[in-house]
Amino acid sequence: MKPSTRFAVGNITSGCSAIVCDTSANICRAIADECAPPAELTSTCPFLPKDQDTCLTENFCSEAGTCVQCTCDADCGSDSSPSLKCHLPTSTCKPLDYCSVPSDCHQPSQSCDTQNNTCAPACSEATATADCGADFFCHPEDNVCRSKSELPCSNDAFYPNRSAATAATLTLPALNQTRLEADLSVCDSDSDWFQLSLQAGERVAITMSSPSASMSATYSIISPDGLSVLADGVLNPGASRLLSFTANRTRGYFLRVTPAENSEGFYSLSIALSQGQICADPFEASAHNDTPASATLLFNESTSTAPSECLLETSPPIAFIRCAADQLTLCIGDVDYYKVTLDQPSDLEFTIKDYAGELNLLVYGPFTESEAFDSTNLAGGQDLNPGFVKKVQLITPDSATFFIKVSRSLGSASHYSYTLQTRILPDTTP
Ligand SMILES: [Ca+2]
Ligand SMILES: [Ca+2]
Ligand SMILES: [Ca+2]
Repeated sequence: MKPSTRFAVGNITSGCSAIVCDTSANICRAIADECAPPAELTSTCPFLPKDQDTCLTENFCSEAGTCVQCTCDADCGSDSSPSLKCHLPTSTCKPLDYCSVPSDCHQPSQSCDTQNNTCAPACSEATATADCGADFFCHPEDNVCRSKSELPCSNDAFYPNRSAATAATLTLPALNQTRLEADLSVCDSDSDWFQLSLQAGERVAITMSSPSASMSATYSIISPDGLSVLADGVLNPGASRLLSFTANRTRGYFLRVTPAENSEGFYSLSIALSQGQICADPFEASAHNDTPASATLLFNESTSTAPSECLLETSPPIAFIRCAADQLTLCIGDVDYYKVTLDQPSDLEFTIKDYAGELNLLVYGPFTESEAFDSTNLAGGQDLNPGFVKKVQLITPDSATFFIKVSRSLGSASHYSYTLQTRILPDTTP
């Protein structure tokens, strides 16, 4: 469609061609022959009379002889608060924030988002983060903020932090503060690894967000061995869950961000640090029993010893040890190892109960006194069946040492009670 005439200040006839002043563009235009302009105007804005002549419905013939929808805003509705304006380059009625070029908008505070044909607050590439926030970038041509999900995936400033060994340091906020780590990305199925140092009792709450609606990932706090997941959060288009973790020990931890299969893109992490509750574990006050080497000696048959916090009853051939739930605690990120040494063929029964959630009980052995611990030497365990009593029964034909491990990978801290019963088997030697 040809440009419209907003209103004519006078027709000039020169030879065979007639021209008219287009005051919206301050240029003279030839009168077109699309339709016959009104012989005389009674009003220029709104344009009256609106002769339809050969024009389509809702269009009228302008002074320039072209079919138009409007020549000024008043042609687009007579409401006191109009929702439409006349877009002069096309002489059509459009929403008030419609634009096709920056000059359609209130400059310099606004510019035109040409993808959406909408006026939007203007931004500058130099101050993009302040102008647009973490999930948007300043489009270099439109000078408006657009979602980073439009950009191809590219590595962030921490790259290549793809493993525990190359983990980047994650800066934590001060206590009771929140900090945003923006402009992060995972591309090509990489995971991002970060290292964070927490004081005992500090609680970190991390929320992952992405400008890409389809982005899906799991983010987890990993123990210093780089293996055990202590807490995790999920970013998912359907259901997201934040990560919350309270450190029970002052030490370094890992944060790993793992995108779901085929998922990649930009993301940011909002990190809040607060004072959590230290998990009281009096049984480990003097020494941690987090590894086989530091296992608590639960029972030594030859010396008839058990921890002072536990009850030991011996009535040969039976020995019974019970550690009450107010003594034993499995804190978040905690693993409790116990050691039992027998010097005669016996049957044994290990039981844990009185706990909340789900605990795992695994028994390793038998080992000889001098033998090194081997996690593949599994004697029995109950780590798969949900239930509130976990029991493992064994018979050992000779003197032996067993390691018992109580653990959990997820959930909150829990007390638990422990019983061990051993019975020396009757001597069947002829
Ligand atoms: Ca990355
Ligand atoms: Ca413990
Ligand atoms: Ca422990």
